[in-house]
Amino acid sequence: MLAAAVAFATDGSQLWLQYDAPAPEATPELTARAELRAAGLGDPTVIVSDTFAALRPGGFIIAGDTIKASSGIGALYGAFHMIRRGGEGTFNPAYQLRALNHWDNLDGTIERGYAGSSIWLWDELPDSVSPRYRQYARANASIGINATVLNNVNASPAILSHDYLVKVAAIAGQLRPYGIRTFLAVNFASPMVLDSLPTADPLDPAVIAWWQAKADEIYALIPDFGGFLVKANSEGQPGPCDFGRTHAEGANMLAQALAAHGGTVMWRAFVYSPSDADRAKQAYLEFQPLDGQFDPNVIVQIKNGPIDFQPREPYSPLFDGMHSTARMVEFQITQEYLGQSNHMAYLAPMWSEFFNSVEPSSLQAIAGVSNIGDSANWTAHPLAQANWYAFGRLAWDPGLSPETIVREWLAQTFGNDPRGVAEMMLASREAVVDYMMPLGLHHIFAFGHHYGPEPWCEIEGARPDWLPPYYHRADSIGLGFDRSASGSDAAAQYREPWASAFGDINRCPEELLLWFHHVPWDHRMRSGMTLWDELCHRYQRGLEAVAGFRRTWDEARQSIDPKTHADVAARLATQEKDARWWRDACLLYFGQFSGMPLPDGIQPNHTLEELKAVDLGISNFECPSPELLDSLR
Ligand code: GCV
Repeated sequence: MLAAAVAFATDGSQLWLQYDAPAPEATPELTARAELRAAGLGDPTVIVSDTFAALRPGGFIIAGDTIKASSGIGALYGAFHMIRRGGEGTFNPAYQLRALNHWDNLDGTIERGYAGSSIWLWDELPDSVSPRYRQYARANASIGINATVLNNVNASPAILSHDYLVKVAAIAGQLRPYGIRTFLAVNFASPMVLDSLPTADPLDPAVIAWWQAKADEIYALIPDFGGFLVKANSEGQPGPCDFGRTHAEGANMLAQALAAHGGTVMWRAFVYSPSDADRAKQAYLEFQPLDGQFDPNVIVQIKNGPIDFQPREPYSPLFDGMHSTARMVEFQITQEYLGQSNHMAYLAPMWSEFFNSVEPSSLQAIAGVSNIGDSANWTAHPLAQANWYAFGRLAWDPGLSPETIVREWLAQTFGNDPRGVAEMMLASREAVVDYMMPLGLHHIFAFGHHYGPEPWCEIEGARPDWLPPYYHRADSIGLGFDRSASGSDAAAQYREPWASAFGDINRCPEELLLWFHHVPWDHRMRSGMTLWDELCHRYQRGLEAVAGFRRTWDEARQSIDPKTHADVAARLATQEKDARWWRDACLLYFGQFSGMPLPDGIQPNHTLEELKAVDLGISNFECPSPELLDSLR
């Protein structure tokens, strides 16, 4: 059946679907049958009927070689399930809304995108429609993703102009056959920018009428349009607070414009004002008091952690603070803070960790910030395809284990389970945590591009909460941000037993110790080592893990096509150099405060002065090339 695997396309463009894509059919049910045939599964029985009481929308039953579904899209999901040999049973999605968020700008750049330019070719649309749109839709359908936000949350108002809406409708037409609804990120000041209204106040009748007319215009073009995603009053974006209104008033006004059409507003809770309050507390402080005030078709979209997609964060306490409001989690698939497209970091373990703390059924939906671009293989790093895949699979079933998912992905992508590679990928995220920010350290990245280390970074005039010393608080006594009762008391925003555990230096999980506490350098860790020695040990452990990944990958050479093998091998070599760079930068810098020597066996390759002089000189939109990195370090 997976004979198709032999035909592995070495440019990676087929992703995990290693057989020739069938031509599009008239209905999803017919497409399901075509996929099964194309994958070499022949003609299993496919029954679509609305009488299967056990099925929620999109769900399906596999019994022997029969697929039962209550809709054509359910049948298509069932077909892809069979193709990945998912086994028998009844399969329902955990969430009805499983969305990718693209941070794609209208000029083709992608904010925090590291796999080329946007796949949306706005200049060519609507007359010319790239075949990639359908390939994209099919790949998403194969893992159960059913919604996409086409553009950046730092949204250009132009996306709502009629000219762009016609282009959006052309894309939506390509996605629809695969069960994917199109959403747009909108700029709250759009009525002012596009039509010169004097205000965007959500209670102003002319503003309300503008958004209602805009919604009518959109639905006339795209009858199944999903709705809006909004970043408001965050990092310079306009919002209702500019007019003395609350987030709820802003969100509800948009929700009412969409309600008659069945649309949804996803309203982001990623806010932090330049106030004195600990940044980790701010989303909670601003949104928790609004609990219960949002309309039913608003979902508050909350990043998994309270700060910003760090390699490890505790879950956001806002998930504990809102009970009468629909909530969804936002994960970041693109690796802004995890080595971008140079480093291997399989992220399912991070997302599962979140679901171990936040009950999946307490959420209404899920979103992931996409990691794809116009690279031939979509994600630049070949193994980063697994993160797109894993996001879709966890969005369908948050209870799936990261191991199950990675083995599924490997089997489909490489036609086998290359020895040691699943284990390597499963260990990769923890390795990144170790060599970048162990023990709860966070946000000690270089300013702007978020790639390399810069724990020393101070920029005159910059917001303190954009700079590393705000987060690590290194001094002669110790390291870490005191968020216990003696500090910012962010720990108290959590439900019990977490509040007490996080707030107590002796009970706080060591993985998060420096997130919640300012810990003395000679504090005894569970290993018996001092904090300083433990920190050194973790950085070293991360570096050695990457060296081990390189060996594993070399040994898997026979099981991987040569082009992909060489590509990943080169990226792993960069990752190892970067891990050394992180270790040296952080230990040499923090060592100035601890005044303690490096333990035996840790030998820096650089001096602190050399590392402080490194300036990548890149923008937010680029991942540094290996050549650039080598020339600077
Ligand atoms: C889209 C972080 C990123 C920004 C991003 C922002 C957000 O701050 O660095 O690039 O902007 O999060 O999620 O809105």
